[in-house]
Amino acid sequence: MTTAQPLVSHLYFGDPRAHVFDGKLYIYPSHDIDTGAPQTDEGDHFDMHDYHVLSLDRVGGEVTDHGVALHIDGIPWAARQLWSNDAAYKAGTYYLYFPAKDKQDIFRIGVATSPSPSGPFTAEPEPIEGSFSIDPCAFEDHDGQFYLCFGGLWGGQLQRWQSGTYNPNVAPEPDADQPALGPRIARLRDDMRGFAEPVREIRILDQQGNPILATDHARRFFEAVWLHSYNGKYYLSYSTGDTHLLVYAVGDNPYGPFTYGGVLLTPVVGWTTHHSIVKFQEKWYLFYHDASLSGGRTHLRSPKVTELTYRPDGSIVTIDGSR
Ligand code: FUB
Repeated sequence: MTTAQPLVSHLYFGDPRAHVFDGKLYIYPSHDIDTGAPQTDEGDHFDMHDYHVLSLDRVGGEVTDHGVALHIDGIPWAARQLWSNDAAYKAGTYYLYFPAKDKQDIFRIGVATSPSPSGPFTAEPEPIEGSFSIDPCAFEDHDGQFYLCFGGLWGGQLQRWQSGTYNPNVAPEPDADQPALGPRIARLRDDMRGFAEPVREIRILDQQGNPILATDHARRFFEAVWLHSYNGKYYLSYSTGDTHLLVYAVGDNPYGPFTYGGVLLTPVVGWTTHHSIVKFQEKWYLFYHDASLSGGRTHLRSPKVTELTYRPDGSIVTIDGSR
């Protein structure tokens, strides 16, 4: 079942990344607006300028919009397109990780800090060294180490980094018989403002142990990576892009490899699908978005939440995104 009602309707917010801080649920979404930018395969129509933070005391309760937490004018290196962000807490400071295109039109990932989970956040003057592409997910492991996963194909530019440097003249995806591109991961430094190690590619395998191929559009990674742990296992979930699914894969550590497990959410209204999974007040929830409130305008999305169920074997019950 899904909770069909948007969590808020006064503004549009996509890409809801939820965390529990201080016993409350905080949502870090993209703030969707219509600037008139043309709809392109590069995603120019996702032309966002700021971030807001939402919070709620209980699922089904009132949602507070804390207003602008970070604006593009306060990010010295960023030129346009504040896409999906995420947050982490460590030792009295909240960290907001966000992608934006720099002045060369290349996506980088920046970090901003605040003493409060709702901001306002102050951006570091430069993006994270060695960062690229989109959709950061900040994951805290049981041992207190933090990791940043990220990456997205097509307009998210991940395919342009296969050689290690930015190359705009590559095909959107590898050839048919090649493994699909995986999301990236790096452990964060103790100061949370940079990578502690070289960025690695996460491998996603099928149930026979073979890499998921680039042509396998119903299962290959596209964007919106999220990492969480459940019952001693690590769950990597992501959007399959042009097949509009959220799927998941299971592994034994944050770096993978991960084995494909199944569909998490069937297609929603709108092209993109994106999410986070969080345990709150003893229940597991899927936060996701759709474009139903805007009548299907794909860049104007609304956040939603529904309960998520694990089977005894650790697999996840598929949620119907059309309801
Ligand atoms: O919000 C812009 C982009 O749309 C995100 O970064 C993608 O994951 C997709 O949801």
